[in-house]
Amino acid sequence: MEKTGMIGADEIRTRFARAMSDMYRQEVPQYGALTELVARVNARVLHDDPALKARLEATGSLARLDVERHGAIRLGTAAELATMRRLFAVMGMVPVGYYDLSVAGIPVHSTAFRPVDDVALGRNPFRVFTSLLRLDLIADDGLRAEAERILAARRIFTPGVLALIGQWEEEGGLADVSADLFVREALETFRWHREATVSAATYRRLHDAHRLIADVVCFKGPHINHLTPRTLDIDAAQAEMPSYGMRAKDVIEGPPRRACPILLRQTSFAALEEPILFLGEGHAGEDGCHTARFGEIEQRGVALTPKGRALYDRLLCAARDDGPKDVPYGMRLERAFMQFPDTEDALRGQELAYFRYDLAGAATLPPGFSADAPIEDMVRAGVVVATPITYEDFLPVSAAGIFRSNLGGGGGADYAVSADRAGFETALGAEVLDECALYAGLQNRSITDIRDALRGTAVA
Ligand code: OOG
Ligand code: NI
Repeated sequence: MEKTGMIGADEIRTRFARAMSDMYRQEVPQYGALTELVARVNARVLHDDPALKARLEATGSLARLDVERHGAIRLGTAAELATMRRLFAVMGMVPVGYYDLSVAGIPVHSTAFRPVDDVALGRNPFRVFTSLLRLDLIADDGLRAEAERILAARRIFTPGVLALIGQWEEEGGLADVSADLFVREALETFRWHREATVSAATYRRLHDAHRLIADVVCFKGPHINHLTPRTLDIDAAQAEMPSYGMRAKDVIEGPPRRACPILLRQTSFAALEEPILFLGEGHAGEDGCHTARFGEIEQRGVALTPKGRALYDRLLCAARDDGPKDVPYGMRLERAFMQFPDTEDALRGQELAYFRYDLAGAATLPPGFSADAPIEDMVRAGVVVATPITYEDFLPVSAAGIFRSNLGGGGGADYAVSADRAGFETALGAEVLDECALYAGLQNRSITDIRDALRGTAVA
């Protein structure tokens, strides 16, 4: 419950997401073009597929489509990550999942801050993929110490936002004016700064260790590096990108096109070369350029159970690593995924994906049915409808592909390290939530609600 006179977390998140979108549109005009393209494609899909439209409407997913975005940032220190967790908490966003990107040669590990309950997700599922640089992966001791020193000196949060986070923690909410102020102050952290905090020589040394290290260490703050709208047809959107002057990456990350979309498919356009100004060392600053920000679109499908996910990982691996390399990747992917069931009945029957169950009509059962009957029987009898639960998270292999494509090719180093979830959680100051437990919770609650309603014990 929201306290009287306080603005709820969902509303603050919506205001923030809007402000972020406006800022990014000004910073990167191509983002504006991308949202127009996606809006056109989505309108067309909804027009051509009334059944899909009706289903999205019935489950409240249509309303969120136009506001749905995810962004990404990269942080430099444990303290920055811990404060970022507190900042996102004000907007009802909590860390979900742990992603180790070092296996893909990217020296970061990450989580996704997002809302978790279905009402909040329905209002605005704004998410931020948040990475923490792993300085332990810089081999050169001197360079690592220098990076640490530079990062320790920066302040990425305004005093204003820190005060408002403190106030929210103490009072359990923010009044209207304070909420607007919070949004304005919080936005400052994500802004792009043309002025680097280091000299050209330092930038180059860090850049040579890994381009990503330069991106994190050499700037005043963690500029938002993309803001991704959700499309209902990523193949159509990808095909239209060139006519909007965007060069899409060659392959769409994630699973292939399916009758029943699963998980997440993503594509991006190349990062922009942006002019920056290095710090002068006893002389005027030197001009340079940096590639950091890019565009991305995504299509979301059903969340998979651990069993479904294991099958997905195995087939993706097969498509990437096996088979004749003269066969195009898209075709290898299609072939590999022929083994993945592609009807909702099969996805449910084999427990590969999560579904939400709702009564089709009044809470009455055909003769011979009890409220405890298997939910699948109720679906077959038409008493209950099953709707796929949308995957709200990210995919590490896809994320690595997105990172790499906007690092201008190459970029992948060979790190002889492993995941460090405990280290990440210590830096974060909290544990990350398990996404599968969240989806299973949604599914199980919907079943419990049906049984309660059928027993006439539903609480209003
Ligand atoms: C994040 C890349 C990952 C996604 O959608 O998988 C990502 C980054 O480049 O900082 O955003
Ligand atoms: Ni992304």
